[in-house]
Amino acid sequence: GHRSCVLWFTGLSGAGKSTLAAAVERKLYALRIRSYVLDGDNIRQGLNKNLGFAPEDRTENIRRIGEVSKLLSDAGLFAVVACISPYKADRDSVRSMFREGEFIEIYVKCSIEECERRDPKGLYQKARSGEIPNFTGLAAPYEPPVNPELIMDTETRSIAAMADTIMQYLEERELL
Ligand code: GGZ
Repeated sequence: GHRSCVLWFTGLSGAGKSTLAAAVERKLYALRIRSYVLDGDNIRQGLNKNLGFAPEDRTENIRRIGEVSKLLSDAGLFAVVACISPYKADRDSVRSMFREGEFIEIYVKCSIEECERRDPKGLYQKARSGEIPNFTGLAAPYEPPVNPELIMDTETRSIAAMADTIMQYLEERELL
């Protein structure tokens, strides 16, 4: 058996949160560990349909995703969260819902310049042209984690190598 926990990926749009979360999900699956990915992008089409990107909406988005993560982990699943979660206070209040060691904050680190260069969905371009207001990193803040459990620098490392590091971290803490 394993202890269920939350893997909370935070970082800018385009940093690689969803890609890395999916890679970790596949590795957990290979070990027969059930997980569920909560992605800002898809949760906002359902559960959080009524929320936008004003600061108070982002706070509520994170609060709800935190509550769902708690339900999932109580049910014995790994919750794998990939949302920008730009505010430190919001991430910290989710952390406080979990036991020590069961909330694993993973800073998916990538410079704004590189995110904008990647621009996989053309959102930075739209933000620059004024089509998307309050875009994180441009017109809205991102507060980097101060003491995250892990920092994954997606500018210098491969997704496969970072997924291995995360699995090794879980293994060392007897979470697998
Ligand atoms: C940031 C935005 C915005 C604004 C739309 N700012 O790269 P994506 O497209 O797929 O992921 C982003 C997603 C962010 O949703 P989150 O729930 O992760 O955000 S937060 O944690 O801040 O509540 C991006 C898209 O939605 N998107 N407008 N203004 N990202």
